[in-house]
Order: sequence, then structure tokens, then C-alpha cells
Amino acid sequence: MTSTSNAPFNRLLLTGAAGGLGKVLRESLRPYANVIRLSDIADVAPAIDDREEVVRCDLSDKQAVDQLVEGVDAILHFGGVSVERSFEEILGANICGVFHIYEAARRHGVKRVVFASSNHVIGFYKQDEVIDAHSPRRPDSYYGLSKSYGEDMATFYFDRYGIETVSIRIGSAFPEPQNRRMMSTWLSFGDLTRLIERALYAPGVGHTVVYGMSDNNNVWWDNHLATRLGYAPQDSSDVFREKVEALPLPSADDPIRVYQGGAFCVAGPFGD
Ligand code: NAI
Ligand code: 15L
Repeated sequence: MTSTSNAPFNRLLLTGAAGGLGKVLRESLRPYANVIRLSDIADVAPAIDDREEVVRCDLSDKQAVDQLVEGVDAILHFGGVSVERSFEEILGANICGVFHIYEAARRHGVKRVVFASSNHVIGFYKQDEVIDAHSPRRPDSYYGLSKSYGEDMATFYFDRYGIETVSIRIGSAFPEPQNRRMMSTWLSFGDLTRLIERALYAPGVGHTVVYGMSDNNNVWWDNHLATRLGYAPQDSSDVFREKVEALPLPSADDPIRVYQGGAFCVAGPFGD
């Protein structure tokens, strides 16, 4: 199921380009495209050369997203609200946004999407449970629900229109794990790029859901579907163990120690 042909795409679209991961991917994905179209609702730093295009776009605007997708060969959908917020805030950017992306992909003949899903799709599993990508979802937030909906959207657009997607349930992609929970969920930027590379090039993925984590110890996710794509992580949170274990230990009943989704499980309610 893996591919060895990594010829660059002519044009890749990266949504969320002004965000934490977008800034990293803008650089690390250059080998995989002749041109990267960088898009966000927020300011994106100007194009550095003719291999970059910058397009401001609000994902909740269907017509704008349709124009954004015209002429691209694959989409890395990383834009949207990335933490727990009110349902109304999540609705436009994430729920309508992911529909607009797939609908534009259909209209413009794009055949491959990499969707930045999240561990918060399964956040209500406990930290002593081991699950895989086929385990029933247990979203921990409106945010997690929006990612779950995005995964369903990916399945539908494959079954109905043959658009292939790899949904990456990213754990915690930051320069370093920031707490004990992230010792299990951490994804280095290098491994994120390696996983995206496989998500772009592996043939016959249909809609495949994988976990975005490095080669950490004490993990909660069986990631054999990522292995099947050819993903071989090279980093581990273990190199930060001493630093992280020097931090204060939360109490045993703190959600950050109980649930895979940590604090997202107790965010809200909003607007009461
Ligand atoms: P981020 O919040 O730094 O970046 C998200 C970007 O989306 C922001 O630049 C924001 O301006 C943009 N955005 C928000 N609403 C928008 C709208 N209506 N239209 C267009 N753009 C909009 O988040 P980060 O950390 O870079 O994450 C990127 C993606 O990966 C997100 O989809 C997030 O949910 C997902 N993810 C990230 C994880 C992490 O550990 N960094 C973990 C799990 C998932
Ligand atoms: C996510 O989905 C968020 O986008 C990110 O900011 C982190 O909170 C991450 O999950 C996590 O669970 O650590």
C-alpha cells in the first residue's frame, strides 16, 4: 500500500497557514510542491518567492473557498478553530469550513486531502485504555465533534466521489511536550512532516484515519494504519522526560491525568 514515487505536486493548498503548524509546514513541505498556496483568515507572511502564493480566505465563505481551491492538486486542511470554543464559533470555521473544502475539491477535481483531525475525537477514553482508529469515537468537546464531522465528511466524499483523504488525529504537535499527558500524545514537527508526506503519496488510502504521534513510550493509540501508510516516526518524547517529570504532578482525579483528551473534557459550558 506504500508508494516510492514522491514527484512534487504542481500546486498544494495549505489552509491554516498563519497558525502554529502552518508556519512549520510552509517550510517543511516545500520539497513536495512546485507551488504552495498558503491561506488563512489571519495575516500570512508575504510569499518569499514564486513557489509561494498567499490567499486570504475565510473558510466559512463557500464562494471564497471555491476560488481558493481552483487549480490545486491536493489540499492540506489545517485551518479552523483549534481549541474548544462555543458551538457557534466552531460552526462556521470547522463544520461549514470542512464542507466547503470538500465541495470545492469535488468541483475542481482534487483527488487527495490531508485533514488535520484531532485526538479530541476520542478524548473521553481514559488514559489506561488502548484504542485504534476503528474504535468508536468519543468526542470530548464541540471542537472534537467538529473534527469527528470532518472525518465523516471525508468518508462520504470518498464513497460518493472517490476523493481520498488521510485524516490525521494529531496528538500534541508542539516543539516540546508541555506536560505529562503530552509525553504520550506528542508529535514532533519532523514526524508531522513525515506523516504528511505519507498521507500525500501513499496510494489507495480511501479514507484512512491515523494518529499523529511520535515514537513515544506509554502510548494509548495503536497506530498500525499509519505504519501501513509507510509512516516511521523518528522522534520520541522520552528525551524530554526529565524536564517534564520535574513539573508539579496534578492530582490523580485531574482530567489531565484521567482522560486522553485532558482538559478539553471539562471545558465549557459556554454562554450560561
Ligand atoms: P492554530 O490555531 O495555530 O492555527 C489554525 C489557523 O486556522 C489559524 O491561523 C487561524 O487563523 C486559522 N483559522 C481559524 N478560523 C478560520 C477561518 N474561519 N477561516 C480561515 N482560517 C481560519 O492551530 P495549529 O496548532 O496550527 O493547528 C493546525 C490544525 O491542526 C488545526 O486544524 C488543529 O485543529 C489541528 N490540530 C493541531 C494540534 C496541535 O497539537 N497543534 C493537535 C490536533 C489537531
Ligand atoms: C488539539 O487538538 C489542539 O489543536 C492543540 O492546541 C492541543 O490542545 C492538542 O489538541 C492537545 O490535545 O494537546
